[in-house]
Amino acid sequence: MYLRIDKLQLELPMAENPDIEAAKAVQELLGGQFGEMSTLMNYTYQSFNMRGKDKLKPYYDLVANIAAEELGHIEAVAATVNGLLTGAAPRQEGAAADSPLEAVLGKGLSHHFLFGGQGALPVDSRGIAWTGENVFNSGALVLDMLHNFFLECGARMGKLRVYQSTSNPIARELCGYLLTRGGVHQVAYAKALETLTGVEVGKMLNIPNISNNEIPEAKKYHDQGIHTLMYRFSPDDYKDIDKIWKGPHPEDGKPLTVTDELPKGGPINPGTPEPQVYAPGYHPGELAEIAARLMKNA
Ligand code: MN3
Repeated sequence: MYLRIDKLQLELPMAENPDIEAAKAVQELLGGQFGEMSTLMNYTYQSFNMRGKDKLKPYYDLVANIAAEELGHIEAVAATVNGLLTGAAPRQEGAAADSPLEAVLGKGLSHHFLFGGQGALPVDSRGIAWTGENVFNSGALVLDMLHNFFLECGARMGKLRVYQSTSNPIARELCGYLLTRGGVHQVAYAKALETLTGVEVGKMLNIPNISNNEIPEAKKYHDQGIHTLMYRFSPDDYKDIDKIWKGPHPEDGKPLTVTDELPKGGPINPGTPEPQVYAPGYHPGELAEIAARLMKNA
């Protein structure tokens, strides 16, 4: 089961200006083949289905625990897309005749406005829906760990390319955080493979061969040592991740540690209403009245 905390894993600045094209690019990190929905669902299914969990506990703990972190990553990517779409279309209260969406069509992802309510979608940057075919779970532990290592390498490429595709500060902030945390997961699966096979997989890193320290938005997290921390996303469980997550970081040699502290994180933006897409579809005064009535009856 899952416990949920109503915060983002990172402090995400408010988007100062809407940026439809950045929102479209960032969708790749959500519903792309190598996006956060894929990392989430690969590790989730692998943890559900792992056989011999009792004997393979450190590996089970690692995959299950990283899956929980990935749930927070899709949340962070969605928050970024939502921030970038806020104020993107001219705000008009119920004025369909004035075609307020005309200004945004042909830019960015039309589904953000025509299908969704200016919100994140489970699709890639082309608008193509994420699919369960992105989940690989052979049941063979070495093959699944090898796949996860590859998946994190592909994910890293995606983050670097989204970073290159936009100068938008909120999109870049997200990329910096995800590069740092994806880096942790990449090293974790390399370590898992090393313990299983003796092959020094960590020597393959970085792919591509540039350091996260060259990206200022990632470097600040590395300077805080966040690239060496495995957060344990459970009050009492998954304690055997430290059998794998230990020793020196392959890039800078700093010691890898498991922490019981959760990421400091930051608030979730409440989201400005977007009346031209009827989100949330009531006049703000009406909603305030309904909510006040609920509170009074409580
Ligand atoms: Mn991730």
